[in-house]
Amino acid sequence: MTTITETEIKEQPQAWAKTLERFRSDGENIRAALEAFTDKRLVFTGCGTSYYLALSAASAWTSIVGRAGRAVTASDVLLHPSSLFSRTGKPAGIVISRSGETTEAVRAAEFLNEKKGAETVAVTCQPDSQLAGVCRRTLVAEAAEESVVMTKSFTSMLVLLECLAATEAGNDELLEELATLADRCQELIPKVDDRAREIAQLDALDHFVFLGQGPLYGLACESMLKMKEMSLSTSEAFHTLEFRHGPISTITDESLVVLLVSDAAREQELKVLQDVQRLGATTMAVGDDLGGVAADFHFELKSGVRDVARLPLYMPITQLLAYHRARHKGIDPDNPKNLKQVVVLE
Ligand code: F1P
Repeated sequence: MTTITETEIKEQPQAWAKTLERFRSDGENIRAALEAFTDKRLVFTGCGTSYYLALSAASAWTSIVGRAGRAVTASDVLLHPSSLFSRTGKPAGIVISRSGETTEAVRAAEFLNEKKGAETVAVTCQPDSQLAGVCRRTLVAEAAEESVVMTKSFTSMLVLLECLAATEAGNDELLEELATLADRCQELIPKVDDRAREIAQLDALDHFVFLGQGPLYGLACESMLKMKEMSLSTSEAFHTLEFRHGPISTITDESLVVLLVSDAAREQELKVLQDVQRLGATTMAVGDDLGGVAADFHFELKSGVRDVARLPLYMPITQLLAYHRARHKGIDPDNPKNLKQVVVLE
């Protein structure tokens, strides 16, 4: 039986291609959104999966544009603004929300508009949502979903935000690389699906750790959340080298440690994988050029693009791992426990 979630994971190539097409035809809106960011401190914000997207998008923006972007939770914008915003200067806000109806995200946009006099841009899959109504401008990812859990919406909004950063940087080469991702994903998913299922069916595993540095940290967090939301498994996420500073004490032979490997820091990242392997963990490496990497399982992305451009390609692998773990445990991934598609507060 195919579930909605599995279908939406496997629709990512089409969603990325449609999102790119829409981005290319949205020139005037994109230019106006970027103009609004000029000389502003750029804040990326959202909730849940959309906050983890903000983490990776802010990091990618900073490395692509060369101007600092920062990720904060929508709840902190509302509840602890003085700990986030300097008293001088105006921020600009990118408010991320698949539904555009999450109360904290909508109120954070209102707060930024009214209290901080900020320019706000909504990034959403719902152009007619409340958030789109509150924000000055709206950028849309063609990835509306039925499932409670976010999969193609997460990666499609990431593709959109990377295109925005590449446009701001005037980096046409990077835009071309981003345009190749949909085809890469089309080739990747059939290649990794069965192996992700095999690993997910290992009964000896009972503790899932996702590691990522820099822009990969947000992806590690989102992978952790997918494993929780879909399969109700014990899962955690850390900056790769931070794992040695304490959490490594939880490693047992029931642990699967998934490393999202970057080019920029691979040497140091792989040493952490060796450390946990010595402690009995099962290890899995995801990245480009993994030849010679000492891991129990390798997932080659064969992306053919630079580090920051390949970020969306890591996700189908960890999404499928979580999905197959849920199926193996007899849990319906379409209806996660205690969770609705939109969190609406009084
Ligand atoms: C944010 C979110 C999702 C989570 C669940 C509840 O939604 O936290 O990340 O999976 O669906 O809502 P949104 O603001 O991006 O629509």
